[in-house]
Amino acid sequence: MIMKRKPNLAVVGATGLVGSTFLNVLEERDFPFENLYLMASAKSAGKIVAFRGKDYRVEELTEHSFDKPIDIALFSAGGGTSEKFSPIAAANGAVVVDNSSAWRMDVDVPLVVPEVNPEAIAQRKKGIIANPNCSTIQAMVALKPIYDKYGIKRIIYSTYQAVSGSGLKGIRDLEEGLKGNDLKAAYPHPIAGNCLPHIDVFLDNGYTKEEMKMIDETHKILGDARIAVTATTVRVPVFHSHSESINVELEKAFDVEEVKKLLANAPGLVLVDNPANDEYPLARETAGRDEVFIGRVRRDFSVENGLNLWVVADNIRKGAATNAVQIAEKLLDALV
Ligand code: L14
Repeated sequence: MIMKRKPNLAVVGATGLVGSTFLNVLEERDFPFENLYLMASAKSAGKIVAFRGKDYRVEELTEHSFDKPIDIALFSAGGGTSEKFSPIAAANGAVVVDNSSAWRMDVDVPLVVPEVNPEAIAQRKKGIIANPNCSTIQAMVALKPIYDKYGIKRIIYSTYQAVSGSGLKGIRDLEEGLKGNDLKAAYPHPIAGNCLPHIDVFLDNGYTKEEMKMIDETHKILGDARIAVTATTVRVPVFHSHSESINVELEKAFDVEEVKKLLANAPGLVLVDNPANDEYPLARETAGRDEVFIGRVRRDFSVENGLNLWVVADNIRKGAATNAVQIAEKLLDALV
């Protein structure tokens, strides 16, 4: 497709872990732009960030930040900031791609994984597109080809989530904890040596908000609320990449080898499944990669048409920054 001109870009929350990864991914993918504006809270304003051989001064995010012409604004500045500033950016003509959970379940906001439901991008009635939760994104890349071919009745998610999901604070908590110094800055308990069945806040139904995000976002992205979904999300002492055990009940009968072939050819997915050689997706090996990795593909004998999967991806790359930049790439074609 022919791009008519280069966009003016804004990165909001540019100094955070996801924000700085936005910049790395934009640079690696040679994302075209005319002007680039880096924005952050007053605390980080004034910092100098180098990008493609040029120094950029981080400006403070205010109501007037979007007075200048901006086509695409990549937000990763938390839910509260997004609630306030995304509508301002959109009213001034920008398309917002937001990484927070603020807009994901809004019926007028598409929730997009480009390999799964790119067609939803066009339905951006508010000028805002939401980037799904990191754990949901990698699950969707793995489950979409299976859903399309066999149908899905029920999903059981069990996650093993990296501390990078909590940003630089989480990384520091684990680094210090491994040295015997439990900061408990990011979590209510020490993360070193523990698995914490607690991500985001607890809700009245006994689930955590992270668990409910996986359930609700799965329904929205696949466009099928009839799928029975449950989740247990766990923080583990791993720096980068979320791992997930995904147990699914399919509608139709399947052949395991056929499923493996389907997964090996699916967009954005890499099959690593060679138990004889101790080969399966691992957090440390997938850190820094943009694809979703899948292995341990095997029949669940305990139910009819049951399937077990192990899915691993870098939660800051495909789980956040890469997915958002892929959405922005799709927007380029629509620029006038
Ligand atoms: O909903 O691993 O975008 O702490 C991203 C980070 C949820 C929690 C979101 C993590 C958050 C997640």
